[in-house]
Amino acid sequence: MSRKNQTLGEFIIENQSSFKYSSGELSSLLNSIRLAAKVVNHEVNKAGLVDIIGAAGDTNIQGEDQQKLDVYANDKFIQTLTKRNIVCGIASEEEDDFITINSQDENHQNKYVVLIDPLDGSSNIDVNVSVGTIFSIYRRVTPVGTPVQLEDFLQKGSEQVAAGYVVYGTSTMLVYTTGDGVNGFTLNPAIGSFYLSHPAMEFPEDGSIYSVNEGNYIHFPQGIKNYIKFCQEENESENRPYTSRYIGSLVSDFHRNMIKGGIYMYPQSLKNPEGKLRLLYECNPMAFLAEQAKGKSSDGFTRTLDVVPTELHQRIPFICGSKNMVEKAESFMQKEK
Ligand code: AHM
Ligand code: MG
Repeated sequence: MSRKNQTLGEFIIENQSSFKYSSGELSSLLNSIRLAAKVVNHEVNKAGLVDIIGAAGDTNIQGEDQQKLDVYANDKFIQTLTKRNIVCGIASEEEDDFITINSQDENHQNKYVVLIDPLDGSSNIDVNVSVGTIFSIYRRVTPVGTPVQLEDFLQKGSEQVAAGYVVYGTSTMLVYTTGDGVNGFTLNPAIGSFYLSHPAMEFPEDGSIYSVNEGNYIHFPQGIKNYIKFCQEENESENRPYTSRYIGSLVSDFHRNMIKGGIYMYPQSLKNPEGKLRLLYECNPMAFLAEQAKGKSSDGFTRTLDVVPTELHQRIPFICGSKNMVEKAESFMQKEK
């Protein structure tokens, strides 16, 4: 039975029996993410004091400038995940291709793949605004004993066994699901442990916050433009106009909307015809969390978790948040089809 102030380590062990596969390996994998999160948190908190802010001088496969902290977080998560004999492959926003991990007597016995955005929202690092880590975990589908394959990563989001995020905000929180609800843990920096602070998190069914980069308005599809106008219309009984809040850090915008009730949108646009966010390590984990927290996620037409991936760094339009708000936005999109 979970209780407030329980440590994350205790919670993982206590809830192991509710995992789809309860061999202890997933617990150990979650524990390694917990550990890496603490190490990255320590470094994020020093931004400004040590030489860790600014560009690293490279671009990733998506043509984006890598920040020093992007690279640091990527290295730490990969190192930590590689050490235990559980993960057979890792895909990261910062790596061109997936990484094959061969351990347990060089015999490819590990069962899990991890997809990760080690430091999301990194344009916010230099200005002391919240950033996050997003992770997604699957069982491999190719036979154990053989090297991991691309198809192990290109699974539908509905096949995820666990997903979560770390938000490095006013406090640092780790929020995750194993398909049995969503729980949030806050790091006590003095002790170095995460404690259960937000048990059984749920999106309010309705909300009054919309989060979208309105600077791109002119390039949005008509359905999204109409929905934004709807959010801004006066209607006292429906609590409109809604409030606009956009941090530009998916994890932080999602986290706020889950607590207060709201909708996050990154639609396709003339500039980004497929949207900007990546299906496998940004949208799917958030969609799994959203559904587990009684929210909803789609591209306006198709449930995010039903999209069949074709590429590691694939982008999709993303609408996610309180159920009634997402359904309303979908109805505007579908009217303009
Ligand atoms: P990143 O992975 O390069 O940091 O990009 C993802 C981020 C999201 O966290 C955020 O919601 C979005 O990009 C903001 O994009 P924009 O600045 O175009 O509004
Ligand atoms: Mg990202």
